[in-house]
Amino acid sequence: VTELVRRLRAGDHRALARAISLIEDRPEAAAQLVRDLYREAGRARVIGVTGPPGAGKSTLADRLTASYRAVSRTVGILATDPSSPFTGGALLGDRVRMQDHAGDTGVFIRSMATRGHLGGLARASADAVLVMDATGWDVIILETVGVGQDEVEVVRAADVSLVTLVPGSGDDVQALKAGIMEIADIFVVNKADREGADRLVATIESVLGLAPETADAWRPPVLQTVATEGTGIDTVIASIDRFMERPAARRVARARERAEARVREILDDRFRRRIDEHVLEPGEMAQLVDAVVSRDLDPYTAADRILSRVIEEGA
Ligand SMILES: Nc1nc2c(ncn2[C@@H]2O[C@H](COP(=O)(O)OP(=O)(O)O)[C@@H](O)[C@H]2O)c(=O)[nH]1
Ligand SMILES: [Mg+2]
Repeated sequence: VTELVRRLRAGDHRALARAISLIEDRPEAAAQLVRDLYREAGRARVIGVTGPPGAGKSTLADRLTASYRAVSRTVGILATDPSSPFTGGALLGDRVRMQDHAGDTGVFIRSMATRGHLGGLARASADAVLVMDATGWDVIILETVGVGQDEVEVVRAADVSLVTLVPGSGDDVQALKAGIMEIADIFVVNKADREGADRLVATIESVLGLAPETADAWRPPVLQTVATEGTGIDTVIASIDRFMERPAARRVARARERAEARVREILDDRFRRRIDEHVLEPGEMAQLVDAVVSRDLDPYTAADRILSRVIEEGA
């Protein structure tokens, strides 16, 4: 890990790719990296880009990258795709599309995937962000499909969250259902070259309500872009800047929320692993499951049985 950290600090892309693989596959190695690097992080700007498939998240990320590169900021893009039980991997499209930055050592692009671990994606992406932040990357873009709780959790690692929607797709209703409206710091109505962009903006604004922006309350702006043309990107960047400059009290509140969520998430994860490794006898879970399936046991009693042993044994 020490040698890896040295190479990470030198901006070595292969070391970073290796570190992220470790983070994905070996939570203990991830924990060691985070322990070693945590104090040095906190300088990067972490931008979450979420929204439905095909909304233009990758295209937007690509444009943002070009803008930040134009002012010499280094940029890492982490694209998290819900893992498919069939392919077990991330979609190929993201890597293919971002050829523009191939050969630019100031850009690092990586698709991340989970192997069916609940909460694994959020944990892995937060750890990857931390490692990139601590080793000198200026801007980190987290692209994630806004389809479920796991993806919403991913966005927690971001300083600012962009929610990308497109006109004429019924996204507005979908987004409301999926709860991604709540995580938006900035709305981006992409594909504004299509019909219905103004209507979608109006819908989002009406959902947001008419509350005026006050000194300490941020009202998410609803911006329009045509990512393929680069239209509206400057406004997005200006909004991100403005969001980052909001009052310190708001920023601290967000940081506290994030920190608590992280600690709790790690606690949940460790607790579960401890039970698996130190409390459950081999085959015991399968037996409990059989009993629950055959209705000899209800699931609460099954869980309490395990829990009571944790308490007794002080495991
Ligand atoms: N007409 C139009 N097409 C766009 C725009 N932005 C992206 N696209 C196209 O929409 C498709 C999906 O874009 P992509 O960035 O892969 O979406 P993602 O799945 O959200 O990452 C691609 O074919 C893009 O070229 C836009 O502003 N206008
Ligand atoms: Mg994409």
